[in-house]
Amino acid sequence: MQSIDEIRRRLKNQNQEHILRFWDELDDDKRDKFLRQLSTIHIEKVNDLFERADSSFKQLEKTYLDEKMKPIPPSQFQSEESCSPKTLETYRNLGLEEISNGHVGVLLMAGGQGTRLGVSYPKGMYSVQLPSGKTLFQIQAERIRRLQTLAKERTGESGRIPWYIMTSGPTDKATLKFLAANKYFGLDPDDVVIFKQGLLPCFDFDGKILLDEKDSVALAPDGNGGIYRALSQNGILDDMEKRGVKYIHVHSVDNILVKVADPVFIGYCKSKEADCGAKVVKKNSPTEAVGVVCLVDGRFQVVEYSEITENTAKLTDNKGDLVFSAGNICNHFFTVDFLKEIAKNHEEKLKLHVAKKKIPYINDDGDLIKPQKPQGIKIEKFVFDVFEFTKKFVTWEVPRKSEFSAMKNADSEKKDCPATARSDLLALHKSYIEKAGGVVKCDQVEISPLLSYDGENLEKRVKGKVFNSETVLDPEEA
Ligand code: UD2
Repeated sequence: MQSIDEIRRRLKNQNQEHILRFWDELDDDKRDKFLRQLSTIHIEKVNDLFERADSSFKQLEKTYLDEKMKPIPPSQFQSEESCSPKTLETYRNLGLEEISNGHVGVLLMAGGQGTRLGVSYPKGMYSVQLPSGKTLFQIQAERIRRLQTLAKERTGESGRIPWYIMTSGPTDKATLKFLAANKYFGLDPDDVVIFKQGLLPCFDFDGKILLDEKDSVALAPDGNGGIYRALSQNGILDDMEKRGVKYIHVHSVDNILVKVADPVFIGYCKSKEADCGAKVVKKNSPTEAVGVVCLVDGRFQVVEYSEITENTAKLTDNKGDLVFSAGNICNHFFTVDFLKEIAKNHEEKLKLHVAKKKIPYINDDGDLIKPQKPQGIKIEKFVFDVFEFTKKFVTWEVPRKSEFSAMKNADSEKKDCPATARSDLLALHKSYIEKAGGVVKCDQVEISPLLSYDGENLEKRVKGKVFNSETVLDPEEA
């Protein structure tokens, strides 16, 4: 641990000495705790990060990317809806074989703080009040279990899919406790690997570090692009290698429809020999506020709606479809070799993004202020900012109704919220049942992921049946 004199000298050099302004009031225990925290903060690097983030933010505010953008070339794009059933089957079988070979892992990004949803616990623990009461974590774990079974049915070998879960300071303890208390929802605990991403100090708009207590710097997770540093610092890339994992499906925690380790997506990426892939959905309107996957100056990137003019967003091709329509859904494929390459050669150069937020802080009088409007800055890296480093990038467009319904907001917003997540999942399940020959007359019929991953295995349970009341279709009932 560094001495307070050494730390004070370095803070002074970096114009951040104000964070010690309550030092004289602190008792020995508090001083000790604060000193331990300060010793972990590399102040020169942190100031440098702020400078870089702030200057790229100011640059972005002034420039639009329209002139530099090109849509994804057809050779690197495929849409599930326009694929023949035979091709889909080929991809699916390839993915299941890779699962059986033990080559597939899942990386769930669960380090976000869920502030928009307004809960104080990790989003994965949220229950959208399905008939089963299942949480997002349980749904995702059970999809993994079902896939292991499907892989075994296909090849005779049951591959294990390791579930890597990235948490952060604010979500780690609760996640660990919740998963252990629920016995990892039936997964082998050896296959559940939980690791923490890094934290960065929060700043005011002038680059001054904020305190959240008199003896504590306000810290926040370094964005979902923190995975690359976290993967190498926590030995996760080594773990993947040890297990023989070659392909990783990375996704966000809040999409209730996410096809975890989707064999079709994995099979597609593998057959194209891609090192990096993105699942996308068609933007539902030119003004939908999602990033689009496209080329910028010849390199793949996600471009935010705010970075282009409305004219470019509205451009259509000769069939009347949007030119820039590949909406990013935080659902990616990476080879482990590519992740290693990023960790080794590119992580330090990843773009830095500025997020202006309401960050509680201690003012000069020592009072805790809870701001009503954004007054602070969090610096974040984004998971998709590695696209520019791929050698072979592909995109896989999927139907929104079967693959994407993200839970971002509280129900009061009426969109991307628990109520829409619940109704989208139940509508999908209804369509699976109807396809298998059943009739659903009540919109509260849920299918356990342990029974069916994406609509298979239902006929013998539902054909000719009418569902009039709330039902959960579990495998045990068979
Ligand atoms: C993400 C995508 C956006 C779009 C949207 C669709 C990024 C940067 N943006 O936006 O392009 O696809 O999802 O739903 O990917 N997380 C961490 N650590 C952090 C911050 C976030 O693990 O420090 C996780 C978070 O728990 C969640 C995922 O990353 O699972 C996405 O994070 P978000 O909800 O903050 O991103 P959002 O919705 O702004």
